[in-house]
Amino acid sequence: MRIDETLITKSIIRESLSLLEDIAEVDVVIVGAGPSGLTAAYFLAKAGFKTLVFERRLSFGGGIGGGGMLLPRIVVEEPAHEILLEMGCKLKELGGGLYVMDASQLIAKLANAALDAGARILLGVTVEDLVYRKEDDRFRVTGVVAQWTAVSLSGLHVDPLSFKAKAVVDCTGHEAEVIRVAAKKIPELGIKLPGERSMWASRGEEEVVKYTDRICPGLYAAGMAVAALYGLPRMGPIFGGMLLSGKRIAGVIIEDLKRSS
Ligand code: 48F
Repeated sequence: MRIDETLITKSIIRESLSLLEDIAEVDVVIVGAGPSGLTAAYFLAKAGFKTLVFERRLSFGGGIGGGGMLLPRIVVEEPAHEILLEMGCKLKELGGGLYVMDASQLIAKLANAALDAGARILLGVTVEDLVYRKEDDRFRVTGVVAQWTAVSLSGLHVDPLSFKAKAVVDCTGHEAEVIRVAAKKIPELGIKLPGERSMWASRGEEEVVKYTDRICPGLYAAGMAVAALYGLPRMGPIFGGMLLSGKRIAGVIIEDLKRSS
């Protein structure tokens, strides 16, 4: 077989530009491909919404890969384990509603489920700002401003590009990077962002799901970003709350988008 280098180059450029053009406007942008972001992407794409995930790193999974102190197992509790069974994960029952599973399997199965449902995941992209409008005295987030992570790290002055979305979800974890931008650039929203509290697994797991919701029109949060936003306890390497928070925000967005269409 003769491999034509020019064909490789041209195909990559053509296909990538066509992808970028297509994702310039989507239904939902999810920032961060950790457990909450991938779960939200799965449920949104499965419901038929054009869903795009931006991930700063060149790999997905966020905090899953680190397990608990680098030990390659994570714990999940009911009813979140049903999401994992639906995705084909192998779980070992511990009793008391708890299950243990392999961390790398969780990364692969979550990403695979989101991609198979039709979500797009763009790796190596950092969301650095929001696009918002003021309508009738209310602020509405209408998209994100993104840059290649490699360019961000280089310190070169290169203008980013914007991506329009009806819903933007902060799934950036402990740092709550998108909410942080909103707090700074739209002070009228009155966002405080106290940061997560010390570990209390059962309360943290329960509250992170309970507080998962819309922040303002067009802006949503799931996962540890919610804990940072409301000062909720951290929970450590138990992941049910992250999955249920991702599922819950998908439900909130689906309702909002159906109502507005
Ligand atoms: O941190 P991360 O896994 O967030 P999560 O979904 O889950 C938290 C748990 O992993 C764990 C825990 C609960 O058991 O305490 O920590 O809330 O994933 C966040 C992802 O967002 C990416 C980051 O690289 C990671 O993969 N990310 C962060 N900031 C940006 C970003 C950004 N500005 N643009 C793009 N991606």
